[in-house]
Amino acid sequence: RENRLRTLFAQQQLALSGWISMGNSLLAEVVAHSGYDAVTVDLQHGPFSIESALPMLQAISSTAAVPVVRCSENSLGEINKLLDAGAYGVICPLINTADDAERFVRACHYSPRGGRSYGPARGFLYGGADYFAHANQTILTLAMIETREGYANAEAILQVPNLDGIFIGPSDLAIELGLPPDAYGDQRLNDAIDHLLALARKLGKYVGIFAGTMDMAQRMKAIGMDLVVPGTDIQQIKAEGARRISALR
Ligand code: 3PY
Ligand code: MG
Repeated sequence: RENRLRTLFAQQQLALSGWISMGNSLLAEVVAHSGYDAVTVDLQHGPFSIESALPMLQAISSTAAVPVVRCSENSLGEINKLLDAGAYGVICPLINTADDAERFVRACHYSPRGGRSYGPARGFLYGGADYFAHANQTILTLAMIETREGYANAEAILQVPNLDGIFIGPSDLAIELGLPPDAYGDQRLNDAIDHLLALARKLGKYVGIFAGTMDMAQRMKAIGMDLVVPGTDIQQIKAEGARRISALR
């Protein structure tokens, strides 16, 4: 089956992804039913492993939302298992160099593009009987830029063949700029984000970003990001709970 994120990106329409960091399949199902274009299962900061990611991917794929994962690290073994489990997009944290990005892209693609090993147990169930024929063109690869090194090497990273784009991690990037992780409005962070967006546009690649506040999410939409994540499951539950409590106090 097609990857709807690619369709939205090609049409220059904003795509929104939910973000699951609590390892629960019902939660993933609920979030996937709320109207997002994609739902991302976060194995980097979510306190769970691949066995828990599988039922979350199953739950997401009961809806039209594209199942995406953030892998815990740039690991062929983990990325292959997640793709075999039916992930249609991979966001890889802490990409610092073009070499890192090449290794990531190779883990996501079958030969001759890459070195993904064959065994798409659930890939077939989600993608269809023609999964193998289309997997390389369908699976979306986004390299996270969130360190000073990655930022400095962003142009080379963006030029890695078959990498679809970048995903900006504003909290880690803020820390690397000497700012607090929630310094979302800071000019230096905004300048860095603008620079990355301009580079990606110049090189014809996609850009996504995490946005922990609605103000940040609105700004990221306004500057033309392809993909915005408007907060994690935990952030949304806390914020909405606080909003309801203060309205009733
Ligand atoms: C960051 O902001 O560093 C992230 O990784 C967001 O997901
Ligand atoms: Mg990060």
